[in-house]
Amino acid sequence: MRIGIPKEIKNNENRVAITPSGVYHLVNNGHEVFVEHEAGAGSGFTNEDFISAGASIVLTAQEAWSFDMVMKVKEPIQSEYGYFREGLILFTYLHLAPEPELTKALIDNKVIAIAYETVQLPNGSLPLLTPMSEVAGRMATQIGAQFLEKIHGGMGILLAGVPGVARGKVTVIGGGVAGTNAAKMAVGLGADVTILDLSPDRLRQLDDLFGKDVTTLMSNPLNIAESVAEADLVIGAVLIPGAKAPKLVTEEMIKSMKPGAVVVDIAIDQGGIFETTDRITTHDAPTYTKHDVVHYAVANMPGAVPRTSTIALTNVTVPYAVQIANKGYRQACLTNEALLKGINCADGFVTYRAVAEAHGLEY
Ligand code: PYR
Repeated sequence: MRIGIPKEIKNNENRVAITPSGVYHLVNNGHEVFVEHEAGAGSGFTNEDFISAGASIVLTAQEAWSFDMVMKVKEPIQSEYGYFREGLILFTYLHLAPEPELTKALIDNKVIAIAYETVQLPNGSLPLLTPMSEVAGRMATQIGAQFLEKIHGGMGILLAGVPGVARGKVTVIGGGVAGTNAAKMAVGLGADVTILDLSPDRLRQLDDLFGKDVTTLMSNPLNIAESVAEADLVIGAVLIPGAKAPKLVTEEMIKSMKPGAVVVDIAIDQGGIFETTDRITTHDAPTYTKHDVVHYAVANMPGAVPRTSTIALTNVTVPYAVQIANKGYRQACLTNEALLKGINCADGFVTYRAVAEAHGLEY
């Protein structure tokens, strides 16, 4: 198969969909890889690195999009819709539930759209999302700590406190991969950490993992309201695979927070869990303030640490790409249940239930 790797063009998106070692793996399996000029630069991979691994360099996005399969990191933006065509296999993050226009463009052009974020193993885990949830979760705490600084619009507290001064309070809503990683960093910083989750079993696991370093709370509207009101930093880390994120934190709850408190919405790429994260921000202008609370709503958080993120992402995506390339997407998906769940659009239809439901389409 011939595989194209376009340069990412979203704001400050410096990841790339493959590393030289990923190229080597695909080429060793008899495939050809075409990387757009300088696509790896932001992640520290040069054209020469890719050529040494067996790739060819193409000069334009148009060429990179012209091959049988295109591997990307982020969901295409409008200027890329023109490259869609019938039968193109697009393997990338898609986050279609909050994106009606992208969904329509994929269906109208009969693209085979396989979303990293809905590839799901029989145990329910999301192997192609997990590494980026780890990155975003870990970043969320350090970003929150930064925006709590006065010079960044926050109330001017240090999460760790100091002897004689109270620690900052961090509330993490959602105890999955992102939430657990956010909590790890918050515990590491010495903050006073509360995690909410809907699953009693997950709360037990978190209790075993963190012991007395965290307070675990059942996620319900009252507990959310109380722990949001008390928090200096709230991290939203709830995910329902493929679906729009539930708005668990209401505008009233945000109004109850202290002036200069910070919220970081990791779930913003699926629509966000705060009623007040009603817009996506970018790494260039990452925050806005509403009801005196600093809101961080960047949808591609891992794009800020591209070297780590590119390597972590491609560690998990490349083995699936090799299966698609070796067998063709139909056979690869028929023989791999996890990959089958990744197909969000094919032959002009939405083929993933939560996405179809988000757009009121028949499934
Ligand atoms: C990202 O890492 O940007 C995702 O969309 C998950």
